[in-house]
Amino acid sequence: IHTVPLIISKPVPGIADLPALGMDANSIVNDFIRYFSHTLGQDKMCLAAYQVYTSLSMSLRDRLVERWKNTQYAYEEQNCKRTYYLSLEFLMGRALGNAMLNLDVDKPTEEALRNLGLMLEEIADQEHDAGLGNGGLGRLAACFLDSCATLQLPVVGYGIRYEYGMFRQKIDNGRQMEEPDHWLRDGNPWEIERPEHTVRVKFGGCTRYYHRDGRLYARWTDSQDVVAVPYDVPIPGYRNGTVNTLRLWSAAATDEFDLSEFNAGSYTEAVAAKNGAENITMVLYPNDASENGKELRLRQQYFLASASLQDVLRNWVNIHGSNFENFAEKNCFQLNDTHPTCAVPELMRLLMDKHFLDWDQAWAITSRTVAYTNHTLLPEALERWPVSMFGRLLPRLLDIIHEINARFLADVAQRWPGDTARQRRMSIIEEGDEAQIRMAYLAVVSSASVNGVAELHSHLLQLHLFHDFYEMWPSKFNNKTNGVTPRRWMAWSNPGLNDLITRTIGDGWVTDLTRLRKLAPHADKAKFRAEWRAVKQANKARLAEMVQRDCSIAFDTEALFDVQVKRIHEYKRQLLNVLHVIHLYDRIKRGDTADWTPRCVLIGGKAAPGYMIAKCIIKLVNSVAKVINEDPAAQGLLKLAFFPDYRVSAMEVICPGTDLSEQISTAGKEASGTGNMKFMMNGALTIGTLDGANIEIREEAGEENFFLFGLTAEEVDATRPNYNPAAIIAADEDLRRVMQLLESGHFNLFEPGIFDPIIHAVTSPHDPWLTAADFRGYIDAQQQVARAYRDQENWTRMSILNTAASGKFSSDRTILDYNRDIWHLSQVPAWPVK
Ligand code: T68
Repeated sequence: IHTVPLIISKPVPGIADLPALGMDANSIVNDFIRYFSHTLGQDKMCLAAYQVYTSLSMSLRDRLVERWKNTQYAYEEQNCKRTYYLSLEFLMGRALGNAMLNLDVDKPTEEALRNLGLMLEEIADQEHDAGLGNGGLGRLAACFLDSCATLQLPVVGYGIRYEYGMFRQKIDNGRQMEEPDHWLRDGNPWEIERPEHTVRVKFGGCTRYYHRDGRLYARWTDSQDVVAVPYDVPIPGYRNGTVNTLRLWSAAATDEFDLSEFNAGSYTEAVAAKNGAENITMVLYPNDASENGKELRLRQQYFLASASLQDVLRNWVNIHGSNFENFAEKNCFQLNDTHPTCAVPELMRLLMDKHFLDWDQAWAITSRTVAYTNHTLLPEALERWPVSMFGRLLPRLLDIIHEINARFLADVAQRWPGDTARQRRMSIIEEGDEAQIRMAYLAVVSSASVNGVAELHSHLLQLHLFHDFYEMWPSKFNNKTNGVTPRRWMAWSNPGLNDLITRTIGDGWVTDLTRLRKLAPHADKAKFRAEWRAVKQANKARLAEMVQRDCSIAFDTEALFDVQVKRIHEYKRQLLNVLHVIHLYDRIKRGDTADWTPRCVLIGGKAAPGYMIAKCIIKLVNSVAKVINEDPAAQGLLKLAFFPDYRVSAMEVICPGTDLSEQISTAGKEASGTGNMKFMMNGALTIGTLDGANIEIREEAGEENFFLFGLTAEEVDATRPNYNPAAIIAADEDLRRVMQLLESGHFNLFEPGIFDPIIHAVTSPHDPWLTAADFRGYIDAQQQVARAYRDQENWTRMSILNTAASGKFSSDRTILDYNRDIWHLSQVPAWPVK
């Protein structure tokens, strides 16, 4: 193995004990100036904005590093149990503001910078989002890390350092264009490369068996290896001295040459052939809801699993030698969906082939340490790998999966003798023309815990997808309703609300969000409502500015800001939203505008590059927007904008400025949703279906503070078999007129036929998303919204009550639930920085 050799073998007095860096604005800004001028060699004539950002970040990172080391010392000294959160995605967004907030230096530093003539907001705006995720699943992982550090839990995130994150979305003639997101191009001050912790990952080759001391062992040989180089990112807790670690792996070639090629004189070819290794971590797959079956994706998954497990086992062996007796008491691996499920056979392999445990010992450890979180019921998103491809790439792992399956099916046969249909249904290997590995079943069979991400979702998992497994092991199954971090999503992104809330109920809410309840009585005070409204108005002005800049559309801040931002997917029904907008436009055109509530509708989100209907929906939004925004009749009444390149940093501006949150998925399809929670915290009211966490949001807010519509999950299933959208359209004049407008080509006069796929989708009796079925309920609920908004005093009341009731949706609560039921970690305070 090629790692950087340790040069220093004994502690060097004085090196570890430098005096702590000052946390006052002066010392932070002094270091910032030194980095700018001495480290980056900038001068006053050349104020390269990115270098200003980098210098400030380095100054703050230094302060994190001290706390980081002390946190790790505390964990080591306590010999505490740890959880490893394995995820192919961590959608971190920006780090600078979060570090300043959590270190409690944001306000004074902002002021000191202003005295230098620098605006913190502008500096912070230089940072590229770390877009290492698709959407909810990746952002959830990021919120969880923040909560774990804030709760002082020893949790390490393991992920992939993609060179290219989520693509940048450009809009060209109303259509989505993808551009590569080379986010590391200008350097990333938030990572520290750790070449000394490099590990080696195998691909290809075959399994060889050998005997030793009368026992049979296996070895994976003749593989083509790559190395995994870790980059560590600090995860600061909220004002508590703790800094946890996110370790991201980057793939590189080994330093070995293919000697035969070398001897043949093809030195350059031999070196160039090594290029392939880096491909593994080159790019994030941008599909959020469909598996793609690509070999490179499987390589990524195994690369993450193997590198992370080797890292954990090496640390274990360094301390405990080859004694694995307590391993399961001290370690837990949480799988973020099935994507890192290769960790199951890989842990078995490492324990058996490298550390010489027998099957039963290895299985006892694996099945007690692994836990699995499911994020979707959509069949098209369930991962399956062809056995043939898997065997070619990871031959030793395939052996192990077959053995896990054989033993598992023997248990099933034992429990349900003769029920071969059940065995076939439950088998980890799906037989057929091409045998496939069902990764979700592998995860369920091998895990101590299986959870969904909202009550309804967890319930549906037990009822449908994992029903057989639930019958076999009911106690494995549990729910962990998602949450989001109030640090980023309230305290940082909504400083106005932060101030108002803190002035009213103190600052304890930031780490105990249930305290927001204390806002409820203030909803009845006119003065408080006026202050609340003023904050919202300022946030709307900021959002309107961003919409003007990025969409060239003027939003009037007096209008109702109606927002739907999330990945574009048919089940999320952005289309239903557009149908409503077309309906409003139709009303304007026929003069039905008495008691009108002016409305600005914002829709944003990325479509998977190969998802044609989703891309067509984006084009439709832009086409409808063009017609409406250019029609003088709609002036002052209705605006529509598509927000390009929706991402974490954009949401930080969007959600504080939103009045109405659109959560309108077909019931039973959205596992949880997390945007819904961010909006609620920031005082938006929700219009939504009984889906995912919407149900719990409505429970907490009270039904009178939530705009409900649509079929329930049960009704959806019951409606499908004899669904007849043609009859629904014929019977509903508003919907008929909307469809007529669409079919007439009114929004695509110069591009005939381009929306035919959409028209077909809505009118098809096979439309799985039942858009027409929920149209009437949605329009009526929107009508209630419009009416409610005209009563500003009452709207404000409802807004306050929503924020007040949002405490449950802090990811702190979610993490405490994970810890209570699955991880069982102790809180370990960091050593104080001296
Ligand atoms: C989301 N899933 C759920 N998947 O859709 C959402 N998928 O309801 C839930 O709130 C959220 O997870 C958090 O639990 C995703 O975001 C993906 O992004 C994804 C990525 C790759 C492959 C499949």
